[in-house]
Amino acid sequence: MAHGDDTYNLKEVLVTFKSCLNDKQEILMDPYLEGWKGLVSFLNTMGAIFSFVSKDAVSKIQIMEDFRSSDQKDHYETLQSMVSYELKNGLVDLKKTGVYPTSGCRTILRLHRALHWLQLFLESLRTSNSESRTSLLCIDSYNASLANYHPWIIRKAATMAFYALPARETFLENMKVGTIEEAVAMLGEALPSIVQIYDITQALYAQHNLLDLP
Ligand code: 1Q0
Repeated sequence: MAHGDDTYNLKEVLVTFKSCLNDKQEILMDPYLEGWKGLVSFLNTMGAIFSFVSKDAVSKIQIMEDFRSSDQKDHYETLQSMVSYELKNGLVDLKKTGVYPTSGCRTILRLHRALHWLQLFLESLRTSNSESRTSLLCIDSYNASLANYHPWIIRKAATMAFYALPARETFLENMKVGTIEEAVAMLGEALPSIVQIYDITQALYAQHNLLDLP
């Protein structure tokens, strides 16, 4: 998959998310991070106005890649093994930020919340019509998800950036997966795995009371 700043293949990105689950329904860290890297490459084609978003995503992906190349890498093979390793060894700040401000658990939680936004946005993009405004679809999905975790200043910056999004047809064309109809069909194919990854992670975090990590 291409990771350059302005090269991407969105179809491959979404297929990567499909390959995240192993046969035990665990989420594999490497394809999960690959999926995010592909999305960031796509985001980078949308202009500098989104660079504050991609910088944050890149730094979170980097934190996780560092774990994956550390001596502890095997513990970070799946989201499930990461949660059990970090909790067992007291490597997570549970109540307030302290010794472990960049634990795997809190870092993945931020990406997980963003995945919910992605799910809502792609679903609304898929089911909207040519009259719909991408910026409004994006704002609605953001307000229904990620915005709840962001302070006012980030919500403001994000909302302003969303107004710079191109019209729906241009946006779908920019995905470079063929005609508009083909792009919409691809979203329909990709969404179930994104939903599944989101649901499994949500259940895992809920089970361990990790949904509010500082
Ligand atoms: C299409 C437009 C995409 C716009 C991206 C929407 C997300 C907006 C989020 C803005 C927040 C970024 C600034 C930093 C926030 C952090 O404070 C926050 C919390 O972290 P921390 O360490 O401070 O506690 N970070 C986050 O909430 C993580 C945000 C990650 C956002 C990752 C977005 C990746 C890009 C996605 C492009 C998707 C393109 C969709 C089209 C695909 C079509 C198949």
